[in-house]
Amino acid sequence: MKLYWFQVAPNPTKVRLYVAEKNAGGAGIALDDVVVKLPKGEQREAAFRALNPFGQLPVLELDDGGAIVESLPIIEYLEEVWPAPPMWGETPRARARARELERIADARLLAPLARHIHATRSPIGLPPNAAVAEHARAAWPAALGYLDEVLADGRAFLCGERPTVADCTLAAALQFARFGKVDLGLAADFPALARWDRAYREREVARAVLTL
Ligand SMILES: N[C@@H](CCC(=O)N[C@@H](CS)C(=O)NCC(=O)O)C(=O)O
Repeated sequence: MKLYWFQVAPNPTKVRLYVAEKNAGGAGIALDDVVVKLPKGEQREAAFRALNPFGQLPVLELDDGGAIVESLPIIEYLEEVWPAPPMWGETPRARARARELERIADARLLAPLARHIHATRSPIGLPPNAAVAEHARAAWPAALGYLDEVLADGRAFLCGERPTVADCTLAAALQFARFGKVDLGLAADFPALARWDRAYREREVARAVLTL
């Protein structure tokens, strides 16, 4: 199988963190890396669009020639094929909570952050748009406050003592904020999140994937 990705792009980073976490737990998922240079527009070339007509990363190309697009279905597919260690939790309630936190990190933080960065200093050359940037910025304090409260009891990961996909999404979002030079105010306003961010990034798994 091949994973198509580009460094720091948050959706591929989410998948790469997930695979690194799984493999640190012994899953042994073997993926060949294919780097698609987004700033050069390689995602819009015909060969790549044959894999993903939407021209976006990540893509998982399967050994039978098929492809899965969208970060979450890629993760769900890998999780079904390699169920251990479980990256959504051990019980229905725990899995629901992990999925809830993952959606909050994605839809309420990563997505508006990406809209903001693409409207201010887009790495793929999209035109600046002050109104979009401002509107997007208004979305993330609520998500940061919520996640900060979750982490305020000092837990190591969003769902407790083991990482879940929610942590992968959150780490991918925070790295993209650093890339986009967006000050989320973690140190001043969201101390538990700042602590989680530091601790998560110090782990070997994260250091193998994150560069910022
Ligand atoms: N919902 C998609 C979003 C994919 C996406 O936005 N990918 C970005 C990188 S993080 C991309 O490829 N952007 C390049 C472009 O749109 O030209 C997912 O979760 O995979």
